[in-house]
Amino acid sequence: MSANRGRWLGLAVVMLGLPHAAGAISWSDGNITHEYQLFSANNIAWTDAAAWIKTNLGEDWYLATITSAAEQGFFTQFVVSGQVGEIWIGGYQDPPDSAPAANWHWMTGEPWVYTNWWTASEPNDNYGPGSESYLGANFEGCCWNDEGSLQFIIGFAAERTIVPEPSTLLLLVPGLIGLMASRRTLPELITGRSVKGSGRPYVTATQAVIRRSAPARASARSGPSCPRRRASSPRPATSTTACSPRD
Ligand SMILES: [Ca+2]
Ligand SMILES: [Ca+2]
Repeated sequence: MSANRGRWLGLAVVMLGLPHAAGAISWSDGNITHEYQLFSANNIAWTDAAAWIKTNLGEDWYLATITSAAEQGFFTQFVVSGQVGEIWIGGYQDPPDSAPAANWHWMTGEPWVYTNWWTASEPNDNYGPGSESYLGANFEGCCWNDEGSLQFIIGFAAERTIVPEPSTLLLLVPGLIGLMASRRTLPELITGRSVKGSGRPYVTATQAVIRRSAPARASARSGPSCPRRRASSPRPATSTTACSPRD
């Protein structure tokens, strides 16, 4: 693709509003700061979302990985709160035709040690063996679903981690070595904790700009209403029609 064609294609994507940035928020796990950005992009494919992140945000960003209950809690409460529909995160199956619960991986290579499947039926390869090999979050407003359809996808979540450099590296700086040695103390390790201290999750001011206008994907569903969606969650009027777990 030529540079000009690439620029025009990029402009067209922006004009179409896909993907739409939602603003970054940060969470500290006590040692590492995690930054998240939520993007609105209806019906985008998992692979396209993953590629878009690398191209437009940089190599240090990736589809979000949720590797602990604490991270899931922050993600649910602050990253996707109020969104109605599924949001791609960075899990995938390799090989893709594995049994529904087998061979899941994070695109970062982080260990697959925590899961948050919607316990009623997921993962299930709903459309047949090997049909759902990518990970959708915010399913039924809470949980994970192995997904293969783009019908209810409303966007994706990007993440990067910022690992603090141990301040002991300062010891390598000529001139400080003698100073540190003379005081017989080491500089305090930079922990990367929240600016509000204690390593507790915090939200930056940019959280306020998270889109709250997710389309009423749930309106396309049929069957009984979703029991887990909070009554206080904003939703378009059309989303008051019933929805049901379906994949
Ligand atoms: Ca993560
Ligand atoms: Ca499924």
